[in-house]
Amino acid sequence: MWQRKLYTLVFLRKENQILLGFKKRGFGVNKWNGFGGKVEPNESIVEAAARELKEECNLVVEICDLKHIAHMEFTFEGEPTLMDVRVYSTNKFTGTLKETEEMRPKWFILENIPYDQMWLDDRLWFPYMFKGKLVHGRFHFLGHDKILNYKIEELESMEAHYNKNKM
Ligand code: 6OG
Repeated sequence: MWQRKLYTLVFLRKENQILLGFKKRGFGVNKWNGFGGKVEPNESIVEAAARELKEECNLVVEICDLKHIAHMEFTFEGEPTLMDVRVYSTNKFTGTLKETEEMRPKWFILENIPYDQMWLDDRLWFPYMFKGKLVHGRFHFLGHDKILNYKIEELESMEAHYNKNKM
């Protein structure tokens, strides 16, 4: 059995742009990604999503504005952990964008997303996000630069997906 660990991932949007951060340290260092991290025991998942966004780029979102758009499960060959990543998005936010010790944020036009400097799964499921589809993805990696197998399914609703899987 996998040791499941909960993570958040937030993508802010404005017009035809998406906010990504260049990870300066830790897991996924030197890659562009959304903002997120581990869910702490004392908070809900969506609270963690808002907290991590603020910590990593100084922008503030209301929890009710975060739309849950994807459920990603990442495993790595030979490792016991399953990263259970809950993905959120919104175009409503306040505050001043700031670089932090963890992330260097930058807005990207959707046509110019730097997939070559991102996790390999992103180029496979981002197109669903941009079409407004809800998805569940599973990706099994060998190291950090090879996907051994994966599956992406479109969902009718996130809630029905979690109920069906008794999560
Ligand atoms: P910290 O270790 O910084 O949380 N994450 C991934 N994101 C994408 N797009 N692809 C992956 O493929 C990922 N694996 C992990 C979840 C790690 C952050 O990185 C995300 C968290 O937001 C393997 O606390």
